[in-house]
Amino acid sequence: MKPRVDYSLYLCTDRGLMTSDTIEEGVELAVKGGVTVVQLREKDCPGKEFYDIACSVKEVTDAYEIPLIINDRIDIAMAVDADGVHLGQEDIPAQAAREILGRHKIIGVSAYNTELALRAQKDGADYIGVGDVFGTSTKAGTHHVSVEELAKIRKTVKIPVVAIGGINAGNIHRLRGTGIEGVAVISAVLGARNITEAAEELIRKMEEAIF
Ligand code: TZP
Ligand code: MG
Repeated sequence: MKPRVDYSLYLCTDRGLMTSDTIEEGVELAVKGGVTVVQLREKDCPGKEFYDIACSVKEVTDAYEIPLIINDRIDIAMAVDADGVHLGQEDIPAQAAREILGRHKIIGVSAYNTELALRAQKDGADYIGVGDVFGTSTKAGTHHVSVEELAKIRKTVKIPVVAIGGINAGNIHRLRGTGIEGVAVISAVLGARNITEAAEELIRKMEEAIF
């Protein structure tokens, strides 16, 4: 069965900037702080290593009953029986991914304007990741999306929308009124000295400011 996902605090991983020793430790600390869904996002990671990491992270997400989504790699998602995949505009199209994964898996698609968001919805995406909204140094070559455009995308599509890109406890309030279902973060949580406290603070700010 496709799980019902709480998108409110969506953690993406990045070994390059985490303060924990391992990805699974970082994920566990973040989940303890209130992260509601995890995306394993490891770029330039050979298949075997990606698979091994995915197995370790899945043990954590299963233990805390949090959905696990795999970035880019449908094969790894299937191999570890993850809950779904996240696809960018340069990745295999959502429609093709759906053929492979079936209707019980989650498919997320990145979109940076309403046209792409609508197409993703039509192609069977379950949610859309929109950004970057505040400028990020974590990923190169992102398309900036204004808060106004984010709100427009949220109004245009029926599926959940998650904002991403440079979001932290100091700017999250600027997303107030957009109607989004959640925020996705990397550095604001995994790059923090205390990962659990960073996630807790984001949840607090989100409850005050957005949801
Ligand atoms: N897609 C758009 S911005 C981004 C991704 C994967 C990186 C977000 O990282 P951070 O550290 O939360 O800015
Ligand atoms: Mg991708």
